[in-house]
Amino acid sequence: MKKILITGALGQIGSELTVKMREIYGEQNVIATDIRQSDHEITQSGPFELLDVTDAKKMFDIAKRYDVDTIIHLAALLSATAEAKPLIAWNLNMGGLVNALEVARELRCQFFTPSSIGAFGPTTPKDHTPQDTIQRPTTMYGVNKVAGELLCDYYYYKFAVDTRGLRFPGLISYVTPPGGGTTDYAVEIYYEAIKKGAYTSYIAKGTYMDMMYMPDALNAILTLMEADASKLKHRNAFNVTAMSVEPEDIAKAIRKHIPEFKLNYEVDPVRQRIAESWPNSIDATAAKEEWGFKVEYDIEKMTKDMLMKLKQKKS
Ligand code: AKB
Repeated sequence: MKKILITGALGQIGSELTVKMREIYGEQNVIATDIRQSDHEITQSGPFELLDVTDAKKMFDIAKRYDVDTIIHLAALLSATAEAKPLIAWNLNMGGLVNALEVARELRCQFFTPSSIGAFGPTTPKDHTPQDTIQRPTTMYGVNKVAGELLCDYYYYKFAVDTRGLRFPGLISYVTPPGGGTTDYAVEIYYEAIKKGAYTSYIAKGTYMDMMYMPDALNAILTLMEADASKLKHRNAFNVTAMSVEPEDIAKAIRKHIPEFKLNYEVDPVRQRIAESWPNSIDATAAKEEWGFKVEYDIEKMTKDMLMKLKQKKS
């Protein structure tokens, strides 16, 4: 049985991945860590440790004490926060990653960390962005993601660490809201549709970005981590996506369930500039061919489920 260490376990992906991995691999075999304490169920339902990922020694000590063989490194600042605090983002995103990779090297662990559509920039082909293409991002987050992809490749080639990764689009979920991202509007819109029947978008009409529903993102991580290594040509940073949407597409899908839903705009220039530097739609062919990536949710199915789950949460 695997013994897994998760960093950033209380974050948007971590809070759901920890629960899912504990179901599959056993509660005691998934060690959740985060920089903050909380009364979230994952701090009670299995091992939980406080960990600042810039503390290399503490990360190593925890991994060694629990004898882990897999590291899922999720702790990071998202794009908008990283743009507001670029040096903090560099130190946390790159410092945390290199610490986690070093632990993986020393303890011979399998390793996963997410990259992002943020690893692309304004000179990247905008539509059906290929797996291997120009990557000259203009954000600190993007710089971190490209450097992170390369660093994970390096640890594989140089030290034979079994590193794997996905370039995630905006992830949509009713469980834990994201914080500080550019794609967060696509989550907020559902919360506000239920609460107020209206949403004011900080992303302009007609701005397309890739999105994915969280259950598909979790399945993608689990499938990639179990995939036959000999079939992986792109070990790290596989393009994955479920849909390419702009705010009006989501509003249209919501109106099928809440006909009076209103979408207004008050564009935030910082996040709009970031969004415009990212692709409209990325091509996930390599992920499909190399390890069988597939999704279950399109915009209609996701919207129905999001609204139902958020209504249940409210009542
Ligand atoms: C963000 O908006 O920063 C993230 C991402 C696409 O990486 N959701």
